[in-house]
Amino acid sequence: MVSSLDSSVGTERNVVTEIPGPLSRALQARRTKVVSAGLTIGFPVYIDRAEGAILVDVDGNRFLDLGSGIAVTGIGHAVPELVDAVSAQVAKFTHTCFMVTPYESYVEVCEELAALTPGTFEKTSALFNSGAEAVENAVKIARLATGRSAIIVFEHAYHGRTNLTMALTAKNMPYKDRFGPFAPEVYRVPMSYPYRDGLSGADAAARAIKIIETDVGASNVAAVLIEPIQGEGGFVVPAEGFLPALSTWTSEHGAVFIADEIQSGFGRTGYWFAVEHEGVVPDMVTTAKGLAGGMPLAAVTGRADLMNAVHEGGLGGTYGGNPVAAVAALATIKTLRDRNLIARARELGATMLETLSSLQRDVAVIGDVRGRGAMVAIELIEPGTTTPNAAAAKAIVAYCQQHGVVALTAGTYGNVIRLLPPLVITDEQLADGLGVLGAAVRSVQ
Ligand code: PLZ
Repeated sequence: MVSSLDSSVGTERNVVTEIPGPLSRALQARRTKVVSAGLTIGFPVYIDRAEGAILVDVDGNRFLDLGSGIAVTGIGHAVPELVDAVSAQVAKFTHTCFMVTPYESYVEVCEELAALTPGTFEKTSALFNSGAEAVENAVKIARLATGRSAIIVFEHAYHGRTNLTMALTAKNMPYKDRFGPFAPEVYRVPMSYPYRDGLSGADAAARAIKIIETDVGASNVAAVLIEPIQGEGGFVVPAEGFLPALSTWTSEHGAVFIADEIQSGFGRTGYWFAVEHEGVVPDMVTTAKGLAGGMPLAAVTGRADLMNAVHEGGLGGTYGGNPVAAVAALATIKTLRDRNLIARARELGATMLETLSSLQRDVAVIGDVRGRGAMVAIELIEPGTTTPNAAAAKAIVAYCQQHGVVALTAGTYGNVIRLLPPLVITDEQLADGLGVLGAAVRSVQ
């Protein structure tokens, strides 16, 4: 057993040096020489270990993690179930390549995905390494299965950084600028963004569908690809009815409805998948991030008739469904179940929404508070307007960092602060983190 980790990590944030501390600064200097300048520097404290909702840096500072490494460590850091499963698997074998000689854990992950994703029809899956790779494969499969090429995506969407997924992603800076040319046959339509468009779900769907029908042609559409709650785009929760209307239109026109649940899935929003809030049953679902608790694993799961339309050898990759990542996914799923963490996501969400809504009433800089389950955000605006206030978001996150709290920004306009706490965060830790966030917001008033 290797799960008896040094419990000195503790449960409270504690800043003991200036931030970043001297050892982090030294590492940052080394980094600058050898790591490409193309990678963002979100918060240059170098992490040494982590447990539950606490990150400890090389200088001994303890940070409360409200980002889960962008919605990945939903079950928390260094969870014994995952540590044990991964350690045991590493000792048995780390790789064979599933396409060369298979192993049981890959099959078991696909069995779980078939059972957990919405829909009672027969489903199969293919496993990959990253979210972008999963989305890219979902598009490949949808095109092959329908014999059509057009892919419909939405304003504010984020689907990855590879060439095809850059084309699917909306925002130019920093994701796309000067990286083109981009893949063709990708069409972008307006999203439902209740805070900014004021439309009902039905009206927003009608607006999108009208553009699809006039600009693309229904019979050319291979797939409608959508994040049920947009992640990088700013935790945009579409108005009720938007997703069901699009899903209905898509099936009526013989296209594939793909839910990109890479950020919103795996228990984060209080259901296994965010589409379940409105009873939508996608034809295909992409997962990654929270699926394997930090080990790189992604999946496309979908209707067997679509997934199995692909010729043998048409899907694959050296590492996809790696055995260490596969057992990590099985341990993650078991932990979510055993610790009742999906119900916990709803509790966390209720607390966050209530606390942040009451903060909103006190300050003029918060335009909107929104989210589902433990996927909650505040949108910052210039007081008295709806003009995005990215400077406020930046200042608030910087204040949080200085006070030992890791929070992330998001949004097309960079003016959203998103909260994605590990689902194992305690009530005390969450209250503490929200207290720091509240002080940060008041400090920019
Ligand atoms: N689809 C909905 O949220 C990844 C991006 C971080 P990968 N989001 C975090 C960054 O700046 O690169 C994401 C997502 C949705 C696809 C992806 C892509 O997943 O595992 O990062 O490739």
